[in-house]
Amino acid sequence: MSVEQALAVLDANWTGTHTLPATGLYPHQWSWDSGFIAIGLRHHRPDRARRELQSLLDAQWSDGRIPQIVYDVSRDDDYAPGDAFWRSRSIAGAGALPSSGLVQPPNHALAAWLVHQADPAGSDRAGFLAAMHPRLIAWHAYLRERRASTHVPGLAVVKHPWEPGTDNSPLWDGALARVPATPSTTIRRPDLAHASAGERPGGREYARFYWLAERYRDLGCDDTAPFPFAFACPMFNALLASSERALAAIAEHLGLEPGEHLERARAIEAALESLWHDELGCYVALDDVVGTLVAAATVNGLAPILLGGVRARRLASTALGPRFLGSARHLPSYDATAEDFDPALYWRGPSWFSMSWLVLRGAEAIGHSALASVVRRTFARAAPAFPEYVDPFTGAPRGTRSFSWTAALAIDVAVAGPDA
Ligand code: 2M8
Repeated sequence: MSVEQALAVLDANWTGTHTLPATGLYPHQWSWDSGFIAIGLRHHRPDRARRELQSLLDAQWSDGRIPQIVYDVSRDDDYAPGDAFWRSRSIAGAGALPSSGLVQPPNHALAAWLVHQADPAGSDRAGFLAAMHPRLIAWHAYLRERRASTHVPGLAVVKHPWEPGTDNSPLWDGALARVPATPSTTIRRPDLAHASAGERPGGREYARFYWLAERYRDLGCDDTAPFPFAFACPMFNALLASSERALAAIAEHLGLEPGEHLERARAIEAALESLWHDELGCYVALDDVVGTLVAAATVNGLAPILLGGVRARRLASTALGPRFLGSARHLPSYDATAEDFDPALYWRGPSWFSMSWLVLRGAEAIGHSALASVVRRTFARAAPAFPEYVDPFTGAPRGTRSFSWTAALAIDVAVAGPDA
């Protein structure tokens, strides 16, 4: 993997204020993409890493939410749903920039702390952490207060399959079956010009995605109203816990009290235990509308290894076992032994660099060199295409190419030591 090639991808996708996930398929700013991108940018472009996160937080809503997408209205025809769908300017409390009303996984405080650590002097000179801190506090408060799980206190819920970022994961299948496939919006699929239909969610899923998004938009994105889709996702909550730990480090750096953040991180970690599935050897998702667990092994359920907690060694064995790396060369997003596993279809089988990065970080945190070395091999194969995802068996590129978080995280793995 050549760092120069990866930097060239990030330079080409840079707009002047943020980095596009990919210039064709994803022509706007995406929330957790910016987090991962900043983590890679910090090593060679620390100014830009800070700018990446600041520009995202400029779109924060008054209730603290950081939106899933910040739209470039000049490219509204190139991706759907766009600004014309959300019309966020007409929603009370929406941020100053046109955006989606949904959210994405909270990797931002973790990213901010890692960005700071790569260039502490530059960060302090720019007042980076001092500016980020209150906004990150408000973001976590939004998730804690407005997105609290009904069934497991301490966990936050997602209200749309776009929110955990793993859109068509089998975790949501059962709940989506309860959602009407009758949106009133005419669905456009500009994404299919950039990735083949067999590698993107299908029409039936899109109809339900739209129906749910319309419902949320028409409620004014108000979280006090009952909503027909709500999940506690183990990956989303593991990132929240990890980001609470990062907020503790940020608070300490700013001379503030870190204790409440550490306490919150511990509370989320303890609450995650309700999602543990011993037979599968991983965490699963909780359908918070009906109060039941979805017994499917996905990379979302391995992600809490990131926290290096009591289950981390068991998660490492599962990751190396038959459902994942025991049968595939690159970490699959879904149980490779499942009947409906598909090595090409988006979040239903392919291997994603973001998830491999989370698992690698966990493997390194617990000193599991066997798992770490297998996952590191995936990053060595990222160049020169820097694909969005790969076939977990062959490593063949899938989805769009020159994908920013692939390039950014490949840099991070190439440059950063285990504790960076
Ligand atoms: C994918 O999600 C978008 C909707 O947000 C899409 O399917 O069009 C997911 O992979 C998500 O995790 C990612 O943030 C986004 C942009 O890369 O693309």
